[in-house]
Amino acid sequence: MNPELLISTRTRKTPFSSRVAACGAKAYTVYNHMLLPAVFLSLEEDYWHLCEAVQVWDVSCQRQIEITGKDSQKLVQLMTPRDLSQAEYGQCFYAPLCDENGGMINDPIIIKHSEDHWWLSIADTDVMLWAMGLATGFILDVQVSEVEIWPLAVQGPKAEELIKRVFGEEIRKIRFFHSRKMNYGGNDFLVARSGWSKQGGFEIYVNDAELGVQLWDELFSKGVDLNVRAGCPNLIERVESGLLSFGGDMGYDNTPFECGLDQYVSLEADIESLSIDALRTRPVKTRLMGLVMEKQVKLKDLRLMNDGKVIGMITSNTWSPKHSVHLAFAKCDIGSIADVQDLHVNSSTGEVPAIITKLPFNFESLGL
Ligand code: THG
Repeated sequence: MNPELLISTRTRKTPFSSRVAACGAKAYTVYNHMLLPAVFLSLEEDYWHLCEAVQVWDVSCQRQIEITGKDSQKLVQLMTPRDLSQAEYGQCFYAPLCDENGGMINDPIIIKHSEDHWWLSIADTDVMLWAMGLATGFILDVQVSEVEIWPLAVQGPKAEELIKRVFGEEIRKIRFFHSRKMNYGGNDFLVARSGWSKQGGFEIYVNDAELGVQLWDELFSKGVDLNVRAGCPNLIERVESGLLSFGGDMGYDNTPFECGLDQYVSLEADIESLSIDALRTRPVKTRLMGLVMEKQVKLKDLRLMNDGKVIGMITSNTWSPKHSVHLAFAKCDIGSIADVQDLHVNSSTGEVPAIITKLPFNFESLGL
């Protein structure tokens, strides 16, 4: 028997939960104490459909931590080592949040509405509590809360066409990681070109539950010929694309450098950030790397072996239908990755050789 997930008020539902169930969600996970669908048809069928058509995702669990008040920008900059001083209104920033030791707390998308109004669109840790603690400790003039916003992601090669049919031509002007307020049913929904896939698409920050459900239905009625379906973040697609999951591929013990998030840390900038001093000096102990195996692997354990020694741990893995290889991310000992002779993983049928490579995967240079 498959174990079941018991749903209670603690595993919060979303305005779209009844629609998601009606669309045939077969599995859920819990993210930020809220339901997140995980499979509709099957991992692989969902994957192909995402790569070929358009999907609507209930990603309400990407909760918005809202920071308002005079010291908002100061608090947000304290939390992240990414320089936000040049941020424009409506711009979105993928950014690590780090504590005073340089350890990661979360990896949200930060959205600047104005100097004194920010959202952190968070991954699965309780950022609000940390932000409130910092506000108290630093005696900042801010209000911190989790607001009633339920993001819907529209992802896939036909996402732009579908979003255009609902919101109009103007959406074409929205650049990657920028947003615009778009009228819907008399309300303003923030619409951003973003989302947790590399198939292209948008995220709509729904701020009215009833209108949100109306929008869900409209996306489905206007997308029939585009073969629109309900979907969700897909393991295969996100591993192929090198998108990391906090709590799985990285955690509180890791610095952004260990996760390959170097480009989102502004070490040279003159910013007041809690972690910046620690990040300038803390040694990098591990590094998240990509693994490629020639055949499909059913892992017996998560160890990455070289010459009989454990040199890393696998954090995510999947068969890649597009490239006909098995892919994995592995947290590797930094001293051991430069010079490997006999790298392999342990499958249920024995050792399987692996190739180690940088992330994101470059399939062309790998000859795949
Ligand atoms: N959308 C929103 N909120 C989120 C996520 C999201 N919160 C949780 C989680 N996802 C945060 N993690 C990521 C990880 C990667 C990206 C977005 C959110 C991403 N990265 C791009 C890349 O890697 O190419 C580009 C980043 C950049 O250039 O700034 O999109 O999906 N609302």
